[in-house]
Amino acid sequence: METSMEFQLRRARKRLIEEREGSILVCTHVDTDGITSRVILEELFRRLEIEGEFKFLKQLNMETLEEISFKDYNLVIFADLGSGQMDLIREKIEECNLEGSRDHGVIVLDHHLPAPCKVPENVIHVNPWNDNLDGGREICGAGVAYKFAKLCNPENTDLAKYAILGAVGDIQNLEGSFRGMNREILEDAKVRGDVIEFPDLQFYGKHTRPIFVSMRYFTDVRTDLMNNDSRILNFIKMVNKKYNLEIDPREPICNLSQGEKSALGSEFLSRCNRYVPLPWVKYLPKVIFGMSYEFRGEMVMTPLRNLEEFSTCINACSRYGDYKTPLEVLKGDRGKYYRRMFYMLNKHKRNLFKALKYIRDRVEIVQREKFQYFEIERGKVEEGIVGIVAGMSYSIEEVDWKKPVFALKERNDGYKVSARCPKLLTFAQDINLADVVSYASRKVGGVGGGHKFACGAYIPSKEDFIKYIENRL
Ligand SMILES: [Mn+2]
Repeated sequence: METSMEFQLRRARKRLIEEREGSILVCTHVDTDGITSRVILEELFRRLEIEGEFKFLKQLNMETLEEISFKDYNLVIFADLGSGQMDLIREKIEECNLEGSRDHGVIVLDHHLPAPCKVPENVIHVNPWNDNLDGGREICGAGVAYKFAKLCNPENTDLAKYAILGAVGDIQNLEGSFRGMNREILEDAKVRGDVIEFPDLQFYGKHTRPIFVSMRYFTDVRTDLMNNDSRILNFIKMVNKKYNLEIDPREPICNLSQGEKSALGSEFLSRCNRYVPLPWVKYLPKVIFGMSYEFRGEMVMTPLRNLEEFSTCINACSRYGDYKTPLEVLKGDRGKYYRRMFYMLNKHKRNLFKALKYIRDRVEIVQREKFQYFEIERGKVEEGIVGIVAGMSYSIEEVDWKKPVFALKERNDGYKVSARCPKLLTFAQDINLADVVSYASRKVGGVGGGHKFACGAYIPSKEDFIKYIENRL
């Protein structure tokens, strides 16, 4: 039987072709998944010789929806956003009197949990959750956009690589590898020769950092090796001796052989064993071993080869409001924008370093039974990187690595909140931070949501918010 997604995708294709001469607006989100969604749709439009106007939306809410003049477009497409705001879209359509209009349509290509509401007749809603598929793991926004592009022309499989990058950006491979529709998309990218997949260690910076630096910042398990270079060097020496290897700690992980990787990994696994509560032990392999995804066309030992690192490069621009640079690099620029991306990457790293030092030296970590939080003063950490900093705060001694962490950043009209959860905790206790945060923020008149292990919110005040978090966790 045909799935809802297949059916809606076919409706979407029909609608797009009908409106090809009309005015079309495409709105996408601004994270890696949003930007890759945009690249896919821009390329699809170019190939179909359809003109479209493209727009980035940091957030979809009543205000930003108000800025879109639906009356002026025959078709408005939302990608990597829209499902969670279906109630607002519906309101807007009714307000503009466009309900059931034949000349004004909306297509939503998304993977976020849909808001519970009736979808208006002239809205085509493509979302994996409508088939009871987990949109957090099975397919990302760029994946849905890719499915659409592939339906329009089966030869569009060269766009699959962008969907895989989007999925890595949304950490859909949290458990080590892809599954569901992501696997099918990955197959397309592999057949094209664009993406390679192979077993690897789950340390960050496999092409750009010496091994000992990658190990220094590993925070998924707190061992005596974290932030301790001399212990790491001794550890590698021990592995070399025991397995008769010559691993050079100054080499990046990408230069290790599979044998060296598995020796290092299994010794690291037994080291981690000592530090983990017994019921969590069985999840350890999943945080140490996992698949690596790489762009075969990018040079090794550069930040664009490994998709996780590529996504960092995108964040290094987009989190500071620069969406054009990653967009152009993704579309193939290797000149001006490429250079700017590296400049931004270095600045981003310095910012993160500075922010982390600030949290370590100047901020109090408030411990509660089931979570912890800290507050960032005005002017201290850029809003766009608060979430990244919250995740990195697990490298600070005072932060309990067995509990979720909430970072609150003061702003003019309240607070921006970012929440992160240790990987092992998500595996062992099936914590759903997105649910907790969206509940608590709604209770205090704010908005929030995201993924199970990483999400954010905007709230007018913090005291009650923290109370609601406490009750719901
Ligand atoms: Mn997404």
